[in-house]
Amino acid sequence: MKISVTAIIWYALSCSTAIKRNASGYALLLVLPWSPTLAADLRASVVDGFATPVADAVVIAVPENGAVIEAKQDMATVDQIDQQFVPYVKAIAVGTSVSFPNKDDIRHHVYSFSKAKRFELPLYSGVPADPVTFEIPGVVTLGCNIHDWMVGYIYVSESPWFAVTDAEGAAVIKGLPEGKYRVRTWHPLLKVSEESTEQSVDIETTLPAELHWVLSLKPDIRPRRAPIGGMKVYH
Ligand SMILES: [Cu+2]
Repeated sequence: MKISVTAIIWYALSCSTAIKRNASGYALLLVLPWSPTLAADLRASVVDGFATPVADAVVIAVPENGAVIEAKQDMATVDQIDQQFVPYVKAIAVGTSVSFPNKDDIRHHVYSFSKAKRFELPLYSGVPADPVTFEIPGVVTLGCNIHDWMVGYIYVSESPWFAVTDAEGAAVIKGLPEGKYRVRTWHPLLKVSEESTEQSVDIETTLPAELHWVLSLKPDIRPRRAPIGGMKVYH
């Protein structure tokens, strides 16, 4: 043990010298476990009070040291397919622009009255001319003026490190750089505050980190869709 500690200290010292001398020394340092560029995946799993996997939960990791996060200028899409927003929950980084293509053969009128973004795309078919840019972190609730049952959400994250759970209640935030993070989750039916779901994680190896949430959710009372003419079933 004594030998290996000595060896590690020597190796670290020689590497830091190498950084000053040449670029190859830096490349060598990158593969070391204590390298500042170390990263690991964060695997999140979310279930409800009945241990049923929860889909559409957003998991957000925020660096604890308050590292400056630059706003992304990405593009994203929320479709309208079969008179629904797809996906139901879309997570984006602050600064992202979203287009809302209408894939149906009827017109939609997409709007939001949410504090994080108020906007309106008056009755249209096809792809609206301009995407909508989301500059303020928070939850944006989407609706359609014509079809009351159409509800969707855009979660605007202040951190670029986020993911949304799949049908198995699983989400992976890939390549989280080493350091400490506060990790929280949000879901449209969350009973408690988003902040109260916060957990801490320390990325200190390249092995995946794992976090688990058991969320207390409100019942899903999304309004039923209107019946299609001539059919007795709700579509
Ligand atoms: Cu509509």
